[in-house]
Amino acid sequence: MPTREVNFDGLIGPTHNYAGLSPGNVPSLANAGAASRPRDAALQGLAKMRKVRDLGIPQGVLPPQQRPNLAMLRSLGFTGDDAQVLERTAELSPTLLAAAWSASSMWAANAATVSSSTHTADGRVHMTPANLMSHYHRMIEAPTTTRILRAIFADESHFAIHDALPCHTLFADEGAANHVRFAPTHAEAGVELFVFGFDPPRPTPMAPKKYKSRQSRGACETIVRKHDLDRARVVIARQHHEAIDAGVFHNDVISTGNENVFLYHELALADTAGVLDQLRQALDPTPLIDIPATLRDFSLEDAVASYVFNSQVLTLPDGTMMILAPTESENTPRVAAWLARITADDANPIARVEYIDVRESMRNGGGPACLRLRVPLTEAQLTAVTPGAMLTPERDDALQAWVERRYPEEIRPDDLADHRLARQCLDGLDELTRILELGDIYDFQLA
Ligand code: SUG
Repeated sequence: MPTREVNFDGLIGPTHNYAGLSPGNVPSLANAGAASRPRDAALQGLAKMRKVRDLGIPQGVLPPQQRPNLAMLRSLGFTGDDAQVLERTAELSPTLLAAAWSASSMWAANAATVSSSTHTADGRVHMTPANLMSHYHRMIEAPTTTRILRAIFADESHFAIHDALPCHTLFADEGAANHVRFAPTHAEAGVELFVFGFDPPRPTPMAPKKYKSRQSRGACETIVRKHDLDRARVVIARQHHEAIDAGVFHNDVISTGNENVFLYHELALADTAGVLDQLRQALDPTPLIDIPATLRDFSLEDAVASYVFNSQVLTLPDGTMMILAPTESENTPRVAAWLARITADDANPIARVEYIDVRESMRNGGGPACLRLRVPLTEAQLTAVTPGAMLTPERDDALQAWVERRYPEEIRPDDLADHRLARQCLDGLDELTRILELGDIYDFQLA
């Protein structure tokens, strides 16, 4: 069996809520304070995983993190029993309270950067968990993400799971959301595109004016060194400042690729022509099939509202490709028309588009592609993955029943001070580790 790309989706946790924690992420701020629907959110995420699995593509699951993170609040000086810690934090710092409850680890594209074994000097799959230092609620994910990845990809003869990069702006890293792998097929070597927004300590030419960029050039270069990638198989490119100012806080909101296909908006990158040249050279003799959206096709605002570039482009078992796009793309007429033109064009391998509802995640700025970490695996590597992380029909049923039984239907901002709700969520996670058979992964289990 050839190497395949396996998607590991972040299971949406029971504390999913809208706290407005991410400036620069338009939906996160627009929906701040709205009531969230955690049960619906998790069922939407599971339905997406099931859909991909039913297409004949193996599907993995990453468990949510321990939230609310009471240990984090205690480490910041909030004392007393759980009820008191939550009450005091609610009084003194609603922002820290929201960070402690955020289910943001669902966006697995930010969990790590993954290099396929076809590109690394030692022939292992290398992963660097993202430090996510741009936002506090995300930065606190890194230690548990590292532990979870080491539990799932435990076989060191196949996998190297590095430590996250140091938490300093020189190394600001948001993971695979700013990384695209191109290759003739998933089984072959190709080229890795790393995209950054700023290059500290140097001033960024044409820096964004409205929003901060999240990924540093230094992070990209350090990962290239640590994964020991062949430099001829690496392209490092800068995001376009206008894209960042339009709400493109990660590159996967404005471009995506699969095998030798590259879909991008003309304002995704600062130097599109230069990047295309480098990708073509690295892939030669395989042609790069580049599919641009120009401003005549649709604006940056339409790209951000529709999240069309946050679609999953999937290689199906018959070798054709399909696009799994968010329903918001279907509802944005110019974007839907662009997608229809792509599927009608025989010059590319994309045979069809299907739309999927992940609305609860979308309202926090996370589309279908944000919810998954792409891991190219040979058959032997896939066999070495800890089995509990793979979505079998039985595990899918068990997870659905667990969500129905354990998840709150709704969370409003005031609920974050409720210690009974906190207990309900943590007890649910305890049960989850038994369904996933990953051993003890949460702090409260390890204590
Ligand atoms: O980091 N939203 C996430 C969305 C991440 C999307 N991921 C990718 N594009 N790959 C973020 O901005 C919002 C949380 C809140 O506001 O409650 C949030 O963290």
